[in-house]
Amino acid sequence: MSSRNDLKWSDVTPEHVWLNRRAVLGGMAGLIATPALARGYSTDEAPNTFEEITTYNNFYEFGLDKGDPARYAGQMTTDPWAIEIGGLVDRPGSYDLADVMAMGPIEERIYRFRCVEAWSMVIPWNGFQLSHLLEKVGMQPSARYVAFETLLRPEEMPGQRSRILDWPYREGLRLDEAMHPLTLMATGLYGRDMPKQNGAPIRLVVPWKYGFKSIKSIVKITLTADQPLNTWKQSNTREYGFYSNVNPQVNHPRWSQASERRIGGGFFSSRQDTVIFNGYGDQVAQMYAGQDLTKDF
Ligand SMILES: Nc1nc2c(c(=O)[nH]1)N[C@H]1C(S)=C(S)[C@@H](COP(=O)(O)O)O[C@H]1N2
Ligand SMILES: [Mo]
Repeated sequence: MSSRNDLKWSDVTPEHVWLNRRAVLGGMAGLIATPALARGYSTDEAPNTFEEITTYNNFYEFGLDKGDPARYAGQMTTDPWAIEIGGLVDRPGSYDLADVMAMGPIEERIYRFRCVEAWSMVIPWNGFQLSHLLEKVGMQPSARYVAFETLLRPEEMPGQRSRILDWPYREGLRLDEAMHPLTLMATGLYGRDMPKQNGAPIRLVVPWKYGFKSIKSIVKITLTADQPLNTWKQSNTREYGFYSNVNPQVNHPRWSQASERRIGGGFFSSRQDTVIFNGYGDQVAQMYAGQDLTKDF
C-alpha cells in the first residue's frame, strides 16, 4: 500500500529516532525532561511508547481483552480499501483510500487520548483534518451530523462472530464537531502506517471525547440531518450518550471519571486528575455553550 504517512518526521521511524529528532528540534533538554515541543495543536506531554500504544487498547471486533487487538488484528485485510461517502453530500461515491488520503495534508498531531474506562495515553498520530474531506465532498445545507461505520467482516474479525455489540461498530459527530480542526482522520502513528490493531488503514480521532468516539477502520461516512446511532449508546443508553465529551463532573454510573491512569511504565506512570474536554476546552467548549452537559453526556 502506498503511504503518505512518512511525509512529516520520519524515514522509517524507529521510536528512538523519532524521539531523538524531537529532542533535537526541541532542544536537547527535551530528551531528558518531557520532550517540550508544543507545536500548534499538539500537546507537549511525553508520548506513550509505540509498544504501549499498540498492545493495550480496545478494538472489540478482535475481542474484549486489551491484548486481543494486537493478537488478532493481523487477520484483517486492509488493501484494497475504499470508503463509501454518501448522504447529504454533493459528490457521493466510493473513494479509494489513496484518494481519501489526498484530501488533506497529512500532519503529525500529538494528542491526549482518554478512554471511558479511565485510562489515558498520549499518542503521536499522523492524519489530516476531517474538515478537508468534508469540504472536498461538499456538505449540503441540510446536513447536521456525520455518521461513521467500521468494516463488517466476521471472517477476519472474530469478535463480530459473537453479539457483544450490534455490528458494524458505528459512531457519529455533530457537523461542527466534525469540522473542528482538532478532529482527525488518522492514517498512522509514530510516522508509520496505522497498525491494524489501532484501526488501519484509517480511523477517526476526536481528542476531547472518550476514546470510543474515535471509530476505527472506517468504510462508510454518511452526512445526515438527524443524530445518528452510536454503538455504545445503543448498547447501553443509560451509561453512554451521543456527545461523550470527557467530563470529570459526570461520572459513569459504575465508576468515577474524576481521575485517570496514564498508561506507561517508569517515571511517567501516574494517576492524574481528569480535565474537562480532556484539556481541549479552550478550543472546543464554545461549541457546547448553552447545552446542559449533564443531560447531553
Ligand atoms: N471499530 C471500533 N472502533 C473503536 C473501538 C472498537 O471496539 N471498535 N473501541 C474504541 C475505544 S473504547 C477506544 S478507547 C479506542 C482505542 O483506540 P486506540 O487503539 O487508539 O487506543 O478505539 C475506539 N474505537
Ligand atoms: Mo475506550
